Amino acid sequence: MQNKLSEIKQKAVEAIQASTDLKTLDDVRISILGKKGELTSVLRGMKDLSNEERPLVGKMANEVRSEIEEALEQAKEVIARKQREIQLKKEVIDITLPAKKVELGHRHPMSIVLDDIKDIFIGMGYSIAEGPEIENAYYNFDALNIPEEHPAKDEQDTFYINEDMMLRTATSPVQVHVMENSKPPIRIIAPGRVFRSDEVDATHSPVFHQIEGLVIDKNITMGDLKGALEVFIKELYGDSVKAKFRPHFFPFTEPSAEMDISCVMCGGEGCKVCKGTGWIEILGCGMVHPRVLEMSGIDPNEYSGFAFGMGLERITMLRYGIEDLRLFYENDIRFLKQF
Ligand code: 2NL
Repeated sequence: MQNKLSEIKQKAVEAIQASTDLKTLDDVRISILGKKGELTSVLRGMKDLSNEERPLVGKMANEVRSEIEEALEQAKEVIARKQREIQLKKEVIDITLPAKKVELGHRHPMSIVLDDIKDIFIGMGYSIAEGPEIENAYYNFDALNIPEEHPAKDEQDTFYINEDMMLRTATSPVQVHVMENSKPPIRIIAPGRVFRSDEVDATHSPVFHQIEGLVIDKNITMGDLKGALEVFIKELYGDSVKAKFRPHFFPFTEPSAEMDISCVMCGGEGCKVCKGTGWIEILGCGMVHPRVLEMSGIDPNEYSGFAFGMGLERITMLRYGIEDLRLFYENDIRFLKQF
């Protein structure tokens, strides 16, 4: 019996030391200490021993068991430590490797120019106004004194949603809402997306962007209009830019004008951009028509005002020398990166 116990111990220790993973180690434990394990069956046979032999063998069996248990415990720790080392080696990070390059996005050139324009007008005391992209005929046309037979009302030029509703063709309706809902003094610009049924080419798109402005107060004159727009254009394109006004016609302003600036590409010498004239048309403007004021509830005998409108695509093209407006809508990162 004693020999049998030494043999079991010997075998167990060898098997434990040979185990390289926790599963094998546990199988070893079960084969010796489990219900049907070798040591367990030896202990079961103890009842057949004589009274003298039993305590000796019992003592030895207990010693063997605790030695095996200790060996198991130690082996478990060794295996766990080894596995941790392997895991750590696998997870090692080489901090000397070059990092992945993070590609930053770029601001859209129109977004840059719009922010510049907003800043200029905010600096002159204007607020930013916004409004819906869908309007009815009253806000888009009638309140602006656009007559029934005006070609802009034609389905050929305007995206109608039904008989009365349409995608706004300008941001003027935003200003009509402001006139209806507030009392002068009014000083706002209304930037936004506008829609006209145009074919796409280098200078046209059915969806484009406009910035309109409106100032209404007592005693506002054409001199105020000229002053504000000249300051605006010099802040946007630089002090050396000259401005001139040509008479024009809009149904919503009287008198009306278009403002030209000295060519920002050639400085007025004459080039492709200004078609050799040295001047570029930049915006339309005028004194708000008394009927327009009256329709929106502002007394034209007490107040007067000026208004203007410009295309953001065109202003941005001139600022950066971009020749085709389709580039604005393609969002090619190679284009956007340049601004
Ligand atoms: C252009 C010309 C213009 C206006 C827009 C306006 C708005 C109200 C009343 C009177 Cl609520 N006028 N807007 C006035 C003159 C010209 O735009 O060529 N835009 C691209």
